[in-house]
Amino acid sequence: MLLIGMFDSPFVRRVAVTMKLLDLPFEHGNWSVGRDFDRIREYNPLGRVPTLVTNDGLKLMESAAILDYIDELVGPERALLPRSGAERRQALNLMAMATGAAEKGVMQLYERAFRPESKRHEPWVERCRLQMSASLSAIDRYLGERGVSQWLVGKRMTQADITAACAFTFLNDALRVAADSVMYASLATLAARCESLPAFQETRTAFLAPAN
Ligand SMILES: N[C@@H](CCC(=O)N[C@@H](CS)C(=O)NCC(=O)O)C(=O)O
Repeated sequence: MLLIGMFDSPFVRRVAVTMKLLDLPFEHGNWSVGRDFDRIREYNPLGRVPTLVTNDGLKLMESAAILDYIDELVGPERALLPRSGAERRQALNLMAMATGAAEKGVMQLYERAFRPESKRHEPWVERCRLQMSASLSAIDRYLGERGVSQWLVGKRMTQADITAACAFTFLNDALRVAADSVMYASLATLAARCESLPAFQETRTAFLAPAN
């Protein structure tokens, strides 16, 4: 399989981490959404990453749809999203907050990368910042109440943990969201636990500010 997109994207990275955890080999198209835009568009009309080309030649886009495919591929026993019920709903909710926070972080970065200084709109950036930090706080509070040594859902690591850790590491690298060490302490503990695992270490990369 070919996974397109750089690992400094939390959306690409959560797919890469998942494939490594599940022992699914893949080739890495380490292409930039700025410099390699045209090349990426040959695989995805949106020019977005991650895009996964499966062994059957299927081109899959959107990290959630790719993860859905991967879970189906490995079967219900190994799938990383809880199958049904309250745990599945909780995991999906936490993942929506984590990916939402990451998207709001990406928007702040793109405001700088793709817009000339005279066209930037600070109230919009401030709104993104508020949405991002409110989502991170909600995940952090939830884990703090649950117990910081726990996984987010159930008794084993799930896609909720992978997604939350990838989003948090990205936002920290790109925007220093936890510069104040008391902020997001529970989430930081979870991310550190995840980041110590080989699948995370093998996909850890320096954040590169997006450029045209
Ligand atoms: N909802 C998408 C978000 C993906 C996303 O925002 N990817 C960024 C890189 S972090 C991208 O491709 N940006 C280029 C663009 O949107 O023009 C997913 O989960 O796959």
